[in-house]
Amino acid sequence: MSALTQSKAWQDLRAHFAANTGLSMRRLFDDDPGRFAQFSLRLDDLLLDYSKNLVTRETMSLLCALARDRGVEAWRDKMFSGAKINFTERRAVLHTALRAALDAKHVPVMVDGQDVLPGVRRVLDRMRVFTESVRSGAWRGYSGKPITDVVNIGIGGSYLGPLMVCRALHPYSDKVKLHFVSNVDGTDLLENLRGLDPQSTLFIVASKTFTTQETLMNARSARDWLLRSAGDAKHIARHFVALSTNAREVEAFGIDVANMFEFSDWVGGRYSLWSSIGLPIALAAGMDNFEELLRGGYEMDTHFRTAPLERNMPVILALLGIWYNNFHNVSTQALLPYDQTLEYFVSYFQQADMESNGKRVDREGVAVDYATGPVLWGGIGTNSQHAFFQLIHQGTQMVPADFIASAQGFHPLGEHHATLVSNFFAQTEALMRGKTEAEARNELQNSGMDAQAIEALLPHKVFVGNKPTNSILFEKLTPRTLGRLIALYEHKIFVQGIVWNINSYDQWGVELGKQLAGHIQAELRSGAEISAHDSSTNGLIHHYNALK
Ligand code: G6Q
Repeated sequence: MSALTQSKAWQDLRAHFAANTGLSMRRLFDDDPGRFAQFSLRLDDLLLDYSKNLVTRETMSLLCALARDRGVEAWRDKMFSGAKINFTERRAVLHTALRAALDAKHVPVMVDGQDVLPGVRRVLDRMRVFTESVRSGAWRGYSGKPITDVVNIGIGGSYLGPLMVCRALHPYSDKVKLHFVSNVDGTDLLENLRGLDPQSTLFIVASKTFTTQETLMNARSARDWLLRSAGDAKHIARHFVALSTNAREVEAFGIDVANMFEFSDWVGGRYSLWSSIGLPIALAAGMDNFEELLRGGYEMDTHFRTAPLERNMPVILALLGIWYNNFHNVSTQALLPYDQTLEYFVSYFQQADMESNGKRVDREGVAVDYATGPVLWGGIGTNSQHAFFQLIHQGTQMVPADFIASAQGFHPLGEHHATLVSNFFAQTEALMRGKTEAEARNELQNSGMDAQAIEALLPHKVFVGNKPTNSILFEKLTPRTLGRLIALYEHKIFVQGIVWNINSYDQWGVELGKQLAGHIQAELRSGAEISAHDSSTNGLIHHYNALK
C-alpha cells in the first residue's frame, strides 16, 4: 500500500465515505438553510458555489486534513519559490513568475541563482513594442502593406492556450484577424491560408523546443507560400516571428533572432500562454488586455498562496475532485461553460489536466494504487444540454460537472443572456434535486394521461438526482476575470498532483508520440518491405502503401 492510501487522513475519508453512502443532497439542503453560505467562496465578484456536492462539513474538514497531511502548503511554496519540482526534467515550474513580473514590488524569484523576473519584464516590453507596431499599422509587409492577418503555427501547449484566450477575448479584439494552424494535416494550413494576402500576413511560429515535427512542417510550407509571392528570402524577416526557448533552431529555420520572443524552460508548454506564447493574444486584443490577463492570474496566485485551505478556491475544487475520483470511484469530470466565447476552454483544460495528472507512477517511480487524473471533457451550454446531458441526468455513471457563467454578456440582445444563465441555474438544480416517482406521476396526471399509460412511462420520467456540480459565476468575462479563472484551474491541477504524489509537469507520453511517428515516416519514405512491426501495424502500412 502506498503512503497515501495508508495515511490516517485517507483512511478517515474511507471510513467517512462508507458511513455516509446514503447521503441525499435534497435532504442536506432541506435540513440546512445555511448550506449555500457554508459551501461557497468569493474572490471579489468571482463566486464558487460548491454546495451542490455530496459533502457535509465533516467531509470538507477531512478533505482539508488530507491536503494538509500531504504537504500541499509546503509544496505550493516550493513551486512559487522556483524549486525544481518538475524533477524528471530538472525544471522549476514558474508560470506564476510570468504573472508576478508585473508587480514591481515582487520579491525576486530565483532559478539557478538568478532572479527570473527582470528577464520576463524585458520580454513583456519587447512584446508591447512589437504588438503596438503591428496593430498601429507601422509594421509593414514586404510590399509596404500593413498586417491584416496573423497566422499562429504551433501545436499542443503552443496552440490551445493562445487559441482559447483569443476566442474568449474576441469581444476585446480589433485591428488584426487571428488564425490558428496546428494539425500536420495539410488541410489545416491550406484552409487557413485560403483568402489571405501574403503581403499583409504575419506568421508566428510558436514552439518551445522548435523541433516539433508538425509545427516545423507547417512553418516550412507557410514560408514557401509566402516566398511564392514575395520572391526574395530577405522578406521573411517582415513576415515571420518566433516564440521559443531555442534560439539556435530559430536561426537555423531562417528567422532572425531579433524577431524571436523568448521564454524559459521553466514554463511548461501547457502553462505557457502567459509567456511570449501569448503574443497572438496581445496582437488580437492589445498588450494592455494581455497584461490584464496576467494581473488576473496573479490575483488568483495571491489567493492560492494566502487563503487558508478551507477557504482556498483551487484547493476546494481539487479536493472535491479527489472525493469523487478516489472515494466515489468516478473517473470523469465535465467542464460546462455557459459562454460562447469559452468555446475552447474545455479543450484547453482537457490538455492541461490530462497531460499533467494522467500519470501512473508516483514521485518515487512506484505504480500508484489509487486513481489519478480523471477523463476531463465537456462542452458549452446550452448546446451540450441538447447533446450529452441525457447521460449526466439519467445515465448510470456519475459525472461531476463544473458550470461556469458570467452575469453580464457582451451583447445586449434581448433576453438572450438571461435565458442562457436560467438554463445554467435550472440544470444544476435539476441535477441536484432530480425528480421523484411521486413528482413524475403527479406531472403526468396533470397532463391528463390515462393511468395505464402513466405506469408504463413513469420509470422513464424519474430522475435520481444527487448529481454533484460546482457553479462558478462572475460579473463579466473581462481579461482579468479570465486570468483568474485559468489560474484557478491550473492550481487545482497542482493540488491534485501533490495529493496523488505525482509529477504533474512532465509529459513522457507526448514525447513517445514524437519519437514513434519519426521512425515510421522514414519507413514510408524508403518504400522498403515493412515487416519489423506487429502484424497489425505491418498490415496497416501495407494497406496504406497500396492505396496511396
Ligand atoms: C505541453 C506539451 C505539449 C507541447 C507540444 C508542442 O505541455 O509539452 O503539448 O506544448 O508538444 O511543443 P513545442 O512548443 O516544443 O513545439
